[in-house]
Amino acid sequence: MINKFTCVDDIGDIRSAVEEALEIKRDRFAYTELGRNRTLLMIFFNSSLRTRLSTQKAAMNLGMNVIVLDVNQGAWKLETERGVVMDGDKPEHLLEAIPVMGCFCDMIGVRSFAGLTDKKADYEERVIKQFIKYSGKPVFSMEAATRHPLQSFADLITIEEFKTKSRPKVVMTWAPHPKALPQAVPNSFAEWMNRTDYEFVITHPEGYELDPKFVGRAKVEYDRDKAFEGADFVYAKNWSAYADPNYGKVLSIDPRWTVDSAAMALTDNAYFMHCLPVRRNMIVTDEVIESDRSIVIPEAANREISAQTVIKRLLESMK
Ligand code: AN0
Ligand code: CP
Repeated sequence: MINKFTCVDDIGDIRSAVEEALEIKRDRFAYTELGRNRTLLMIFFNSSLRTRLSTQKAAMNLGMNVIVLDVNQGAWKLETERGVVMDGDKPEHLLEAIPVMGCFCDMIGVRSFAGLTDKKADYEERVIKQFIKYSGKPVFSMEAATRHPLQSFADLITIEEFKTKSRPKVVMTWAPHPKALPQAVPNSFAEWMNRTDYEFVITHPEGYELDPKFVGRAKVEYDRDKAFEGADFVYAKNWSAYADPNYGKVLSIDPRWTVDSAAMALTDNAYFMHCLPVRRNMIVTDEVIESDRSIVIPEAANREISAQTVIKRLLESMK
């Protein structure tokens, strides 16, 4: 029974979650009655291509109705902090908006990225927590400030499908990007990998250390080439600095960290993964992302499956 999905803990045993996901993948229309006359409201504070399409499709597979709201396009801009004198550009507060949203749906998906200026506010997950507290409905994350669990679940399903060894070596590598990005995807990927028995290595330049809570049992290897040796999966992602005093900053755009064919040649013929969107020839070369070892498209396709598994479980606990 779950009434929220914001992190790996909410999915319980990951082995049975993957089994359920693969069962859904074999017949994604087996539960079209489950969501009948139920409405999913998807709230976006940030842009999205995959999450938007895959989550809506997943809900439709379960027979649900779906409303999508882009808060910054057409709705009132929302204040998220309590106690603010609202004399700026935000005409409405989340504290009214959330219960109102709750009136028109049975379940809410929320995308609200880290602001990357106030580490404490981001790591307290203030926005999604207010949705959980004030909506009166089951809430799931479509990427919140510190995690992107639907992505990590899809990543896990993908590795399970493609792995040829029972205990593959999975390497998460930082890669350069011109703009500051949240730590949500790497935090979350690490959190899910730490639940498996895979060999799990994280590699990044000095200064890009993630919150130790997410790093967990991972081996941190600063020498990227050494980290890549014998890898079965290379999971590339950029993130901005977590450690003080550089929280949210871009410290390096060193092109030596771009995943290229020479780096991939050090691996055990690894598959290349990225959550997308990806900037070519910053994060990864054209050659690598277009190679037959790139599995970014099946990885994206599994977003429908991870979302459907989570929404199915939320619907089942509402019955
Ligand atoms: C976002 C991020 O890095 O968190 C979303 C990734 C799924 N990426 C960008 O904003 C480019
Ligand atoms: N991977 C992912 O969440 O993509 P979008 O930002 O396009 O939803």
